[in-house]
Amino acid sequence: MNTQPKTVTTLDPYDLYDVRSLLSDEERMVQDTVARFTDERVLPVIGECFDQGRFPHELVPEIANLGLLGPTLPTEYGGAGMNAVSYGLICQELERGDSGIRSFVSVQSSLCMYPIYAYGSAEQKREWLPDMAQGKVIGCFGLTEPHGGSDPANMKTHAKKDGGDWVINGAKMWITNGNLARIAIVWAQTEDGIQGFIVPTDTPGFTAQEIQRKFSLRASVTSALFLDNVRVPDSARLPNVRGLKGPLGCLTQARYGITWGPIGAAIACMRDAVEYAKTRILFDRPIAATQAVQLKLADMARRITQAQLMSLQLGRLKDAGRMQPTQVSLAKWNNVRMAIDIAREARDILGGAGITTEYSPIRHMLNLESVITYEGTETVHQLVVGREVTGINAF
Ligand code: TGC
Ligand code: FAD
Repeated sequence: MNTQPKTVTTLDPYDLYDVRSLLSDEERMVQDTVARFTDERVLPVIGECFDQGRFPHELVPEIANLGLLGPTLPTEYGGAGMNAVSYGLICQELERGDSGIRSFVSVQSSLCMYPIYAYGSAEQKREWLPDMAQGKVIGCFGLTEPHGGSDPANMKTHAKKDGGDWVINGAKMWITNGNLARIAIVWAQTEDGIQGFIVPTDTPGFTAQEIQRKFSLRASVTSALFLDNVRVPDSARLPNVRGLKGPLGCLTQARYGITWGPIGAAIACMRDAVEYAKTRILFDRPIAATQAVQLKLADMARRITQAQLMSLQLGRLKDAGRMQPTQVSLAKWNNVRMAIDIAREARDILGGAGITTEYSPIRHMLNLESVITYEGTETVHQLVVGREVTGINAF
């Protein structure tokens, strides 16, 4: 048997269909810039951050300087006017580092800046967006409640009009960036349906409590929020949306980015597995020379390729203004499932070495347990696709 590695290859094992050639020069430049940031600034620290349960807050100014906060928003609000594919590539390269870093950017960009941009007043946009793009104001997004996140229509948090103010009471659970945030986008029931409020986190009655003992997304801050007679003026209400479609519209933006992110996590895991398998000699040959391991690695390449093509087409649809939420659900389901399976297989190929954070797979594997749950669980997305296919709502 020839166990010599093939020396000449024209294909990139992590992009077997040369999906990169389908990108514009500008999109490739965005990808390369964020890839460099991940290689130079995230990867050297992230294992330790995960071990210590610490979000690398010191990277926020650099993330902001690179234009990664609200990158698709117009420049007049501090955005970079990028297209959706570029935003996807940002998510992919950041999540190649860690899902926690991508989460930070998703929440700030898609869940906090987007609703202010899409549903806010001119004053709200001017007041918050430029500072958020610079990372001076960090936001969090409070939709999920302790009694069940999959069914946000059953919202208990409520806001009552009191003169010119609103008084908000309730609790939110599992909120990314909760303890870092200066503002919270809080969704609450009102007499006129669900509405969104920009709540400064130093408002009396607002508290955030960091959730400890997580085994997943350890390099990200996750919090419970409590609102006890929190009083805000009417000018804090997002005036241009009412009903569940408000928060769900934000989720569509974030979920789109999340279809790309896990591709990065999967590539990181596969790369670790390939490199390890080529040098781990067992039974007188590298394990990469065994059919069992090659089958696993080939399957990783197959699934990564499918996910790359899916997200790119989704991005092209989004840029053309034709993306539908069901298409996002299909890709979120497919791509997160792809990445979680690859992370687990990669961990297995590493044997005992795979159980420490010296290598990336176990960290990605644990992180992806959150990614498969948040922004709609796998089951929720399956049911969205099922509803489209059958015309029957099975929720
Ligand atoms: P349904 O009756 O289907 O819809 C109500 C209204 O909303 C519209 N709509 C959407 N709009 C935009 N995007 C979407 N994806 C939309 N889905 C529905 C819909 O057209 C309708 O509008 P209108 O004008 O007719 O009123 O709503 P439903 O109650 O049957 O719920 C459907 C379901 C289960 C899919 C929905 O509730 C759901 O998606 N549940 C999952 C909740 C979820 O994903 N929560 C995520 C919280 S945030 C988070 O996890 C952040 S993690 C961040 C990180 O760290 O990266
Ligand atoms: P539940 O809704 O209670 O679901 C429990 C189980 O029931 C799941 O397996 C689910 O798939 C299943 N299920 C639900 N409905 C059905 C059905 N009809 N048929 C069959 N099975 C069903 N939320 C925010 O608002 N903002 C954030 O920033 C945020 N960040 C998060 C960060 C992390 C690390 C995590 C873990 C979560 C975050 N979330 C956030 C919350 C997240 O969106 C919810 O965890 C998610 O929507 C699921 O809600 P739940 O945890 O209450 O589970």
